[in-house]
Amino acid sequence: MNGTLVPWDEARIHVGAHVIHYGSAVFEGIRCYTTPEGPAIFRLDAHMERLFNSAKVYWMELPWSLEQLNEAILETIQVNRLQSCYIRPVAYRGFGQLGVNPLDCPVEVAILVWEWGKYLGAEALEQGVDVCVSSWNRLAPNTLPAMAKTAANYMNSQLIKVDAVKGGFVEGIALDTQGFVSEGSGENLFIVSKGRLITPPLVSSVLPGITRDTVITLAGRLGIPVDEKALPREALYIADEVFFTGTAAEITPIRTVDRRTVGAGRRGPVAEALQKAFFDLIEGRSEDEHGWLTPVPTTSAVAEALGEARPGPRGPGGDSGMHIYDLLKMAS
Ligand code: PPE
Repeated sequence: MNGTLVPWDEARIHVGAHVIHYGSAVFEGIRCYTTPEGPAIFRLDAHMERLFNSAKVYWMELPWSLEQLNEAILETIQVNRLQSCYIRPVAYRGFGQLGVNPLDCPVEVAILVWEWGKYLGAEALEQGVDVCVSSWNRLAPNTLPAMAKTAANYMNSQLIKVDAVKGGFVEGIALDTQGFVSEGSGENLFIVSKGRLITPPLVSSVLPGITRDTVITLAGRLGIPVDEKALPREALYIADEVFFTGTAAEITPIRTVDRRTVGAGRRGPVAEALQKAFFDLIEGRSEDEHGWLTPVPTTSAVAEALGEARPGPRGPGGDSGMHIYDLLKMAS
């Protein structure tokens, strides 16, 4: 954090920071997986490109270069001795002045890493999840830009998620303001219809997901045609398969939408084939044709120098798959 490793409990910001009052933060969610050659980060370049793009939209000039941030991410994983983890780089406006204009507030960057289990439940990848269509719409065009991954956008996601959970569902799917299918609170969405994959286009207010892009590429390799086109809500009910994609959610099948059974009511063959291709790739069992894996060297001078780095008492959440580590890192 601010260029140094900071123990988890000391990673604080001032209550007057602009981000607290106005949601001024852009961030990424990246996963690092265990491969036979050691830990490797999946599509680091694409995630960092999106981080810089998000920052550009909001006039946030990051005080660190791409190379410095990449180096800091590797180092943070190393010193925490993690084999697989979730990585959260976040750039936010700190304390400068209060008032909407952010330009006098410093841009700060922190990198958090922690172990994060299955996002929508341990069984979800095989059994599928029960979801609803939210009464909340996704961000309207020309209001909050959906292509930027910003903290503020997740207030909309929270409305979608909490209403779904309180209604007994695992997740909610939002429609765009035209009434077409957009995405989940934290995932992109695909349907399978008559052997074709269809996913909403960017104009349906979706985040340009990196897992979405990965699935489109893998589908090409498997010979499955993919269309990006607007989907009416009812297409979800009559699809052969529906699934979510995301860094956290990976490829999660959906077995019911609004209590209607989708297809056979469990993971379908297309989702299964894509999951296999996906996990073979990210866990290093198939050839990394696109250079999507960035290895994390397991020994480093830094890790040795910080040999006493120890698990801390708290972490970002309490689910069983989540461990707690006490080092945060910003670029040095
Ligand atoms: N849409 C939204 C709204 C979204 O938050 C994500 C990722 C995606 C699509 C998929 O994007 P990608 O990860 O690049 O494939 N959501 C992240 C945060 C989840 C969270 O609860 O925090 C994630 O999956 O890491």
